[in-house]
Amino acid sequence: MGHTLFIADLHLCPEEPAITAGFLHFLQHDAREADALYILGDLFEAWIGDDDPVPLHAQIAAALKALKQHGVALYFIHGNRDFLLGYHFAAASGMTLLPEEQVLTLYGQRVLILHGDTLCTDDEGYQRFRRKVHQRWLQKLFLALPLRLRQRIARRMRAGSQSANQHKSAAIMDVNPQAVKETLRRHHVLLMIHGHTHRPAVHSLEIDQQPAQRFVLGAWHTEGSMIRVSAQGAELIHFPFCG
Ligand code: LP5
Ligand code: MN
Repeated sequence: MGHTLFIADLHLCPEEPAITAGFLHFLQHDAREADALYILGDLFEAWIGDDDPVPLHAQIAAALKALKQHGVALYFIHGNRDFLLGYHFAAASGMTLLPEEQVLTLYGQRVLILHGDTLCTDDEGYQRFRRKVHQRWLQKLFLALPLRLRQRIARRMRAGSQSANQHKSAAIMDVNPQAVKETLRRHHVLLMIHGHTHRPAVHSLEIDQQPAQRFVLGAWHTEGSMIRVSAQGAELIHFPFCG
């Protein structure tokens, strides 16, 4: 019987080689057994354009492409760190870019997938920031800047984000329960999978007297996190890097 895998929040960067090694191992082993792999955002720590010549990016593209050529379908939803990942990288890695919310029918079950940042509606500062940087004209302008300047701006944004987050409560940075319900209702779905909050869990809730579930992926800090969906249902799994 087939199954489909979901991952998010790897935050790959040259400074964290253990996570990259864990991911490459995952792509060569577990991921090969799946019908499809969905990456639900924040695959990279920060993405400033497909033309960024970091060797890590080419290495990851090649590993993803090899998985695709092995017969595993590959999909990507943007996160808040890599929302600028574009068609060049998608083509190089064999990934199909999906919109920010997508409903899938997997083994007879309907599943809504998304990064998860849009559910954090109590974080007004972030939602304002998000609306700004999701303007198409601003993104085009940014991508036209010299690489060094883009790097500087991204560093400033990361520093701004880190200092802003120190003053935010844990509750503000989690999803808003009403936003979760409204999103499920809008798509007529009872199962949701997302990442972003780095709070891996399986939550049960009710939508119009019907039982619903929200699966949250964990970030890849010291171990891997994935969700496996098959005809038997969904399962949140943690696994060590390599081995
Ligand atoms: O990412 P993380 O975990 O720190 O926190 C997120 C939210 N922050 C962000 C910002 C990103 O980290 C920045 C990534 C930049 C990479 C790409 C650059 C491309 C630029 C394109 C321009 C068109 O997403 C954080 C949430 C948290 O998740 C939990 O949900 O709270 O939100 C914020 O911190 C937003 C703050 O409230 C306000 C952001 C201040 C940014 C300062 C900008 C200064 C820029 C100056 C440049 C001229
Ligand atoms: Mn995120």
